Amino acid sequence: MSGTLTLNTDPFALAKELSGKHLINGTLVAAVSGQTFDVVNPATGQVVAQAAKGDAADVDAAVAAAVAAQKEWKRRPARERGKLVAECGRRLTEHTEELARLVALETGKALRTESRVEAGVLADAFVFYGGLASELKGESVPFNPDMLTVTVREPIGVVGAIIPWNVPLMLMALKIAPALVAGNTVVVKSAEEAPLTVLRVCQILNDVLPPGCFNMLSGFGPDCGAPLVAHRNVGKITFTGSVETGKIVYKTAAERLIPVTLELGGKSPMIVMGDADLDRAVGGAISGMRFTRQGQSCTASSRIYVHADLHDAFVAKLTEKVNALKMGDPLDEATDIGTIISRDQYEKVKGYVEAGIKAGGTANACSALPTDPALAKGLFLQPVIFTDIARDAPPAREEIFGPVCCIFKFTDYEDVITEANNSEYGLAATIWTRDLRTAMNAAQRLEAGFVQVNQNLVVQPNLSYGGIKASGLGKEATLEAMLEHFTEKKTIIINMT
Ligand code: TXE
Repeated sequence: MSGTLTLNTDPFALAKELSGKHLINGTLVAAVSGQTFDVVNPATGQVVAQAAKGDAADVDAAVAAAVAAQKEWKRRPARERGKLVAECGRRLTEHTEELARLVALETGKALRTESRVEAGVLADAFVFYGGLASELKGESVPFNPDMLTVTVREPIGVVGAIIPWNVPLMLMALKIAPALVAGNTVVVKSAEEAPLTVLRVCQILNDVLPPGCFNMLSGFGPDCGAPLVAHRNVGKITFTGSVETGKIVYKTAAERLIPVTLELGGKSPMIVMGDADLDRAVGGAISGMRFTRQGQSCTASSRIYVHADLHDAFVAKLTEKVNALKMGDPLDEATDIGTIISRDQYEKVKGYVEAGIKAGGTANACSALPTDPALAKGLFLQPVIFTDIARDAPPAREEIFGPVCCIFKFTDYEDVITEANNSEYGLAATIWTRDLRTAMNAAQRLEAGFVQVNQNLVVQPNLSYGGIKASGLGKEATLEAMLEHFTEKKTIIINMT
């Protein structure tokens, strides 16, 4: 074990240890106001820690630290920055189990099926971006033989990164690692529901990076997120969250004409053609819907169109498979499905189920709720598979962010493509078929940031990730995202006459 931090795989003890702090300029500090808020274990309803409640004063302190640190950080050779960021990845790998357990505790995502996977992607993204430092290159332009013309890539300055609670580790990594390698410094604002693991990651990075390169604030959106977006010394905002908040962020950023990347919601279609492999398609619906994450995923395949030839068999098999998933304590290795994140989300999801039933849909609730009395106050919700539901019913059109999918029967290919595209969102889409022509045709016509054939989402730092239409602006992951979203391109012309 390298670094000064001791591994702590007891998430309850670690949560207490991290209580009530931001990380600013390399130091754990309380909020300027001294205020805190509760961090709740969604599996039991118990308060497991306090988080520092940040506001504009904390934003000022964190941005000031980032501005000061950037002066030195941007002057380091890019490969040196890359080496340090890759070293962060190595340290994060050592802490994978600890981070997985902590994120399972505060978000309710099952350790085995979700949280470990996420903690692995986090470390991987730092290693990946660390290795791309020498790609921060410009071009030479054949503009005039007497003028040497080149472009260079320069860092923007201070990046404000605002992240949600559903996959906080993966999303912070895809924002922070490329920003740092490109020579920016960062202030990250965690989601109010999941501040602890993000803080722990910052502590780990802090063991490697110079103080101030990386600062972390917890707090509520309007109190802490809004002043970060509005801060005059923040040069770029990268945000993942709801469409509504994304619009607010975009408007505020527009006031100062600073660039933003927005990764927003989705209502992703899955099309199962009559010639699809039934078992694979059902497996794809389970992982695509993210039932194991209680459907709390922006890419969730929540609109499933199944050809009439397969429809009944598909519904029966999907119901059987979801029923076999074990819901329970997120930290238990036997658990497949954890909890909903918060009481608000829980009520929101239930509201959609009620609206779907009211609109005439048949709601089939699967997978038994846990019977352990210790979990009686947990936010467990049975996954719901809707059939015979109108295409315009609220659960069929709006992002639910919960374990609810709608299955529609179709016969006509043209009709199903039109219907799949009939959404304000455009994040992800999948098609399941054995016919190559159908696959190619659909891949070109489906309106989404990424389309997959006979498989569902794989998030990797080398695969471009992001949506079109209301699902967002700009893409994350890949070298291209680092260059386009975390650097400014400068043209230099040297007259040699
Ligand atoms: O999102 P918010 P919430 C969707 C999903 C979910 C809904 C609400 O449908 O049901 O959004 O979730 C910060 N200025 N997604 O309330 O409000 C906030 O503190 C600056 C999809 O969690 O968008 C948090 O850190 N920041 C999504 C982050 O924004 C503000 C993931 C997200 O919160 C702010 C999460 C403000 N005025 C929810 N107000 C996805 N794309 O995966 C809030 N925030």
